[in-house]
Amino acid sequence: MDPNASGLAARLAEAGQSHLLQFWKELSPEEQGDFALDLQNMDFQEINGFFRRAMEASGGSKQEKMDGRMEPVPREVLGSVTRDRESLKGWEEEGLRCISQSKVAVLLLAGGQGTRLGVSYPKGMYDVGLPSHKTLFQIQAERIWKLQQLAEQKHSIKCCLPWYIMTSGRTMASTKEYFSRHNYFGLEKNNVIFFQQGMLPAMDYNGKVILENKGKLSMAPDGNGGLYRALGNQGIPEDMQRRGIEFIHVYCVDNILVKVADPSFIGFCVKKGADCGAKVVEKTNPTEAVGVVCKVDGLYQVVEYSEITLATAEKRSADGHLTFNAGNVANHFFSFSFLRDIVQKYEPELQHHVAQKKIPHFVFDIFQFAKTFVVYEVLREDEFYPLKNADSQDAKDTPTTARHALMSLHRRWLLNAGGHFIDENGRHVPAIPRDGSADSFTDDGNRNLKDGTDLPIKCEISPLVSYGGEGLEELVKGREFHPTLTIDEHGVHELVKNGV
Ligand code: UD2
Repeated sequence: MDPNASGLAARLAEAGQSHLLQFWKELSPEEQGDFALDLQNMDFQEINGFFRRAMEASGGSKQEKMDGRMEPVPREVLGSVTRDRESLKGWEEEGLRCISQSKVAVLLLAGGQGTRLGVSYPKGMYDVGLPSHKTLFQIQAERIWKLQQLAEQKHSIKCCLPWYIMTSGRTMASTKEYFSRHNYFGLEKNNVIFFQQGMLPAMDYNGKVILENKGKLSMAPDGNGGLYRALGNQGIPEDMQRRGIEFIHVYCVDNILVKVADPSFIGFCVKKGADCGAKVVEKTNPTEAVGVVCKVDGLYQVVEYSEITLATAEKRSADGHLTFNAGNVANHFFSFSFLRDIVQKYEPELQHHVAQKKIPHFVFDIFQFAKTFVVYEVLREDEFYPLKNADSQDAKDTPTTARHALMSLHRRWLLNAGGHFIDENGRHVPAIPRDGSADSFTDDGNRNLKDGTDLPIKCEISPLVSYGGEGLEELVKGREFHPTLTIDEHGVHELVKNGV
């Protein structure tokens, strides 16, 4: 196999990627064969095009200009769980009705590599150390199961809430094996559909493709915006159509509090006639690593935390809130027809971004194509705590802080349902700790939970028992519990007599 004779060398030279053959002579004939095949299958002109457009879009002067073009989300497209309390019940009922009619699907982005968390397996398989040792995948699966059950009970009809899971070449086999080993956590195997996103070669900032070793390209998943290409390539819209899906909830695997297929969010979007919607929490610190939903040149968009200047991120309105405070929690709503149009018509028009590890476009880049776009604001402490980093002192978004966030939410559910916690001396633990520490927030919008000082009461409620805090009164009202408390499908358990 001679790269000159086969024309491969010429193709690479034309694309400015000749350096890929620099170690060719050191490879065995077998390695040469494999490498040549990889290179032949690569569309370098297309890849160079992605790179060019990404670099153009991320140019410094453009970013400055972007700041001037940004406007906050107007009130009329905004629904809020705190400001629109009177509408909440109606939205939730609408969402449950849609679920009961099997019109809703859930789409999970789980193709990331967990680089920051530092694990070699899919992030969804991570055990943050809850009393039950449930993983992110299991918590999400059980929430889907419970919601399906709630919808069936309310409408006396059998329904199905399919779960589409996007993995990457690196995570597909282990994800599938994990679900199969756990019997799909009680879900129907046919309703858990895996599909795989594409890979792109990693490039340096000069547009040169990087080698992983002498005869192998360094490949990475093509970003969470690779979703639309992957959906199209693998016939997912057709599968959704066959099943009669009309509404889709898209979310990221790393949020331990995620309300999968949240009926209130779905009901809100449906009642507003939206084709696209985004869930947000109030961003309170300018440098927090969340994108902000806003308008740019009159079109809705998420401006990523890496794409905004500090001056704009720090801007405040007269009431003291950040001007751009609609923090993206990576929970999106799409109508089926909108998603199908994106896959069929708009995907090629998308602009690519420069990210440190890849050059993708992002899942939310399609907001600009929506005809009716809405934004739904929820409470951070109820719905958003991402697992991003490995445990270490002062790190945030770690397994420890994620575990605390979930147990803190479950503790509040228990208190709301009329239960109480008592300490080792038999005294009621006050709902609001005297030092005000638990559930308070640090300046960067993170929960103020440091090991040792303000450990939350250990309380875990299985999603199989309660999806969002409902149905607990009969189990806990007027009762006193010693932590660690767990409530699961077998009953209420006090595991040890001393919570910490
Ligand atoms: C995401 C949002 C950001 C903010 C933050 C909140 C995007 C692009 N950015 O930032 O605005 O709301 O979350 O937590 O959504 N993934 C894939 N394939 C890939 C890469 C990622 O499926 O090639 C998945 C990954 O498994 C995860 C999600 O996308 O579920 C988020 O990925 P990330 O960690 O790259 O995004 P992050 O935290 O920078």
